[in-house]
Amino acid sequence: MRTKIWNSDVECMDRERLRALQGERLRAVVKREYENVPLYRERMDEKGVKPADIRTVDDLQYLPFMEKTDLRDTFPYGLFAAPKKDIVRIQGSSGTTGKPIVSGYTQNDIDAWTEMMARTLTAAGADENSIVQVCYGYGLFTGGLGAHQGAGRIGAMTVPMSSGNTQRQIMMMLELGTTHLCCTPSYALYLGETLEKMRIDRSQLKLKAGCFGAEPWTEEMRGEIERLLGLDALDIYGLTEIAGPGVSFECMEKHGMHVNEDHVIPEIINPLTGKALPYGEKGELVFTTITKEGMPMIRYRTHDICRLHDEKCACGRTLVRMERLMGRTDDMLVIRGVNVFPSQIESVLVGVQGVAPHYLLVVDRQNATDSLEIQVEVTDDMFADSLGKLEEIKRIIGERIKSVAGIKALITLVGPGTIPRFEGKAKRVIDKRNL
Ligand code: DLL
Repeated sequence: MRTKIWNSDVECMDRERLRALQGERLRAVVKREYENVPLYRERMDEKGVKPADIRTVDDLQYLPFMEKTDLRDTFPYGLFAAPKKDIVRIQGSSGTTGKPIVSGYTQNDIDAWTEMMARTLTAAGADENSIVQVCYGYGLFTGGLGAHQGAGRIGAMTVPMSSGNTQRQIMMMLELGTTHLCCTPSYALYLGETLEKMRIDRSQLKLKAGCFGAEPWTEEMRGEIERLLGLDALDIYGLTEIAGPGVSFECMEKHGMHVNEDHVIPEIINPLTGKALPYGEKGELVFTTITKEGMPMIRYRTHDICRLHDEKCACGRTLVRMERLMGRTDDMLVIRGVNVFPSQIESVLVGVQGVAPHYLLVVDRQNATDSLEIQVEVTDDMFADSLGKLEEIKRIIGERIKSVAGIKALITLVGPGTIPRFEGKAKRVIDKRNL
């Protein structure tokens, strides 16, 4: 199904023109950063780069990177490039060390982010006739407010549910006739399962599409969510440091997420050498914000792994597409020397009949040897079935994990509903090794 395009002037812009626009904006943001952020000025000086050296997008490679640790080290205001009086909002996300990561937005920054989310929801077929139920958390997390602002911008009826209270979410969906859902993919799955449990036929719902993101998911999970909820499940990506949800979004072609390139420039680099890689190659995603005033980010290393593609999409948009995320350079597990990504394991599990897509990976080390246990739920039907069948499932999973991830794992089948469910981002790995 073809849907409308919110801002076709930009979303379908000729790539040469887009590149010129990016160059112009890049020059301005580098100057702003150099003049206002001491940490970045020092870093540019160390590299011997001056703002005047940066003329086109090709010159990005000469600029130093920024990292999450920079946000932590300068917390809370050290990276602000605008006076505090011009900052109208703070958003944040949980840092790994307890201190949150925060970003400051001027009104122009909020407007730009809202525009990105308006494009995202429009690509999902939403408009002023739509009813958008937002079940991302509201608060410092960008999910709730980001989706809320975008839905307001396109004139949809917004239902600001925030996360949690699943039965009430479903009741509202039914009573209001919600057409679009915004939540994490794991929560979408949980909503779908709860519907089944409540014996509500999905034909009673008016759902058309959902924008699901904030955590990794798989094509198989997309299929399952679409089956359970009867909607088009679209991927949406973003991060607090860059804006929030809507940095990139999928269209109905379901063929990767279009990056809002008039606001951010994406690059893929080799995470070990830092060298930029051409489109089509897999590596670490790096973003430069080119319109942000409050806290611009230049060559920010996301640690997310993916590929970029610049072929024109069948939807008409010329914006570069990001493939579904393949994992993170930092949550990659190294087990007995083998690099294992939770997403690889998930793609195996969802392909096995009789198994539900709820799992937990438990990594441990005993006598200097790593072990991986995969706890996975079986479906209700399978749970009631014979022991022999369960053994067979264990064998199948074990073999497939070995061939896909190259590692032997202990498979533990657990009963339906045993693995914890999450309203926000799911936590699927317990690493007991204290590495
Ligand atoms: O998760 C923003 C967001 C909200 C995106 C709602 C989409 C929907 P943070 O909390 O700062 O921001 O986390 C950012 O989450 O670097 C990725 O590792 C991960 N992530 C976000 N979207 C996806 C996705 C929000 N579609 C971090 N697929 C990012 C896989 C995702 N991972």
